[in-house]
Amino acid sequence: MPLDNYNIIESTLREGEQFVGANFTTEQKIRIAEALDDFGIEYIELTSPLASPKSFDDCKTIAHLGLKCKVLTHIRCHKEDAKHALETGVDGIDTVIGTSSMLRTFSHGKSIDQIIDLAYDVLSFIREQAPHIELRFSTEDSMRSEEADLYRVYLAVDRFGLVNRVGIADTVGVASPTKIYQLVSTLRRLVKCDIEFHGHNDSGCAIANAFTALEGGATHVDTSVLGIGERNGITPLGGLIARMYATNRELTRRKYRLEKLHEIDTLVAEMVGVEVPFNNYITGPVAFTHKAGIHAKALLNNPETYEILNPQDFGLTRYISVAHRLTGWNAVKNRADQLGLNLTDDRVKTITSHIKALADEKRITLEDVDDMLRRWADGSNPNDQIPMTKSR
Ligand code: HCA
Ligand code: CU
Repeated sequence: MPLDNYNIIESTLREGEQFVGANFTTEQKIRIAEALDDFGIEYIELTSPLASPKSFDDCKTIAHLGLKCKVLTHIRCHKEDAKHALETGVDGIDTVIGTSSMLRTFSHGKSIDQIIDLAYDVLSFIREQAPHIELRFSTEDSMRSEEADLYRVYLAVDRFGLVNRVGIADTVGVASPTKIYQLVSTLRRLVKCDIEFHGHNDSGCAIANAFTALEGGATHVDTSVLGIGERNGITPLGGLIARMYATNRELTRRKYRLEKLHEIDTLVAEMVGVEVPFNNYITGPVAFTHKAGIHAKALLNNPETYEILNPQDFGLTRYISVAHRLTGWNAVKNRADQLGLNLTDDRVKTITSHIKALADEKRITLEDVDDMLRRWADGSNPNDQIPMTKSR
């Protein structure tokens, strides 16, 4: 069952390097590779050694770091590329060639038959040179390729018996989850080898598509930290982790050191010059912030009422916002307790009404609420006066 036994191919150092803000130094690549390895990722994928002399050297360096995860590199389905990839000492090679009429016409100009012949040449060459290397063949722009062409190519490649897996790539982020499920589940019945999915996020389906690929029988899915990649990127690692945790909490906790995720997202965000998005999965600044009084009440009784992800599992803490008009007295009481203030429920209810009234007037802060609570607790504000606050 793939959902019980899936692999993440972390492509921050390949697809992620295609993000416009990414320009990793060797040291940065090593830090990312080590952080992902620590996290427990099964594979990392590195930029083609043909991209530049430095890319070749870095590939070699990372392949020899002695990481627990497997190190892959990514090449065009070309013998020359394969020769260079083999020289780097990686554990596996991901090959790719476009199969959509768009790419066949405007990129490499090959027919489906020629693609199949080329795949045989390149894959058998790699296998001869490195019998134990992990080998993948993928069709770029799979989701705009003719389905019949795709199946022909995948079946042929599977029958060569040379690859560990075939890859589906939603290169332009056009696919929907149902479409991915249909394709992967059909392919699952047709081929013996493993199946990988790589999906872009142009129309916002990258996580859902990776997930339905797994439901359909894919064994490997590609991610990058924060989803960075070409254009607006691919399935984000943290988003996929959130999805898998929501599906099987225990397995996800066993597989990965979840408390490392925040550090990884922050590290990569800093390196590529972006902020972690405010609403990012798990690590965004508001991911565990609760606001409405009705939520706060239930949450204080049992966090699972409004949380499918336990922040503690990710080394994070939840936050209940109290300084606004939607607040509730349970949340305010909880804040008073945090401040060590002794207030009766009736007093807290009155203070809550004041907070609401004040918040209707102006934007208030936690300090304003804390001030109010303290004044009421030490009796210095016995006449129900609303303290003066600075608006922001
Ligand atoms: C690329 C395209 C690719 C490849 C995916 C894959 C895509 O080389 O930039 O090898 O599975 O999205 O099609 O990233
Ligand atoms: Cu891609």
